[in-house]
Amino acid sequence: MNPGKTLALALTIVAASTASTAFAAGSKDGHNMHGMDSQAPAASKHASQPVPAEIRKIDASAGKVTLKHGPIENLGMSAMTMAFPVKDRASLKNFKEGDAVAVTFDTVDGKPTVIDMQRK
Ligand SMILES: [Cu+2]
Repeated sequence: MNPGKTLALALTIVAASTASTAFAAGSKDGHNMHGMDSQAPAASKHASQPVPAEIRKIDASAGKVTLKHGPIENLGMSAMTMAFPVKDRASLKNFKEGDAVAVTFDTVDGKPTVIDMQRK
């Protein structure tokens, strides 16, 4: 065996373990910073925009409205016609079938829900 090569190998192992110790200490701080960074996008993602829609059916007693709606970005839903529960069901008396409206949606009790509706 070549003694010089063995020594070089031993030095490499020492250098590698020293480097990995330094990396472990450094990455601990780096992880904490990453945790702070990751909260900002999650908060801004929640912003809800009014969505254009047309009222197809109103069921005031059930507190539901059937809407032909455009894409709902904050719910990740594409354009379609479907029934939604309405948070302020008393407001349904102000609307009639065929009305063009701007609707704000949010998830309430795990369900897509109309939280605000304005006639256009
Ligand atoms: Cu839908």
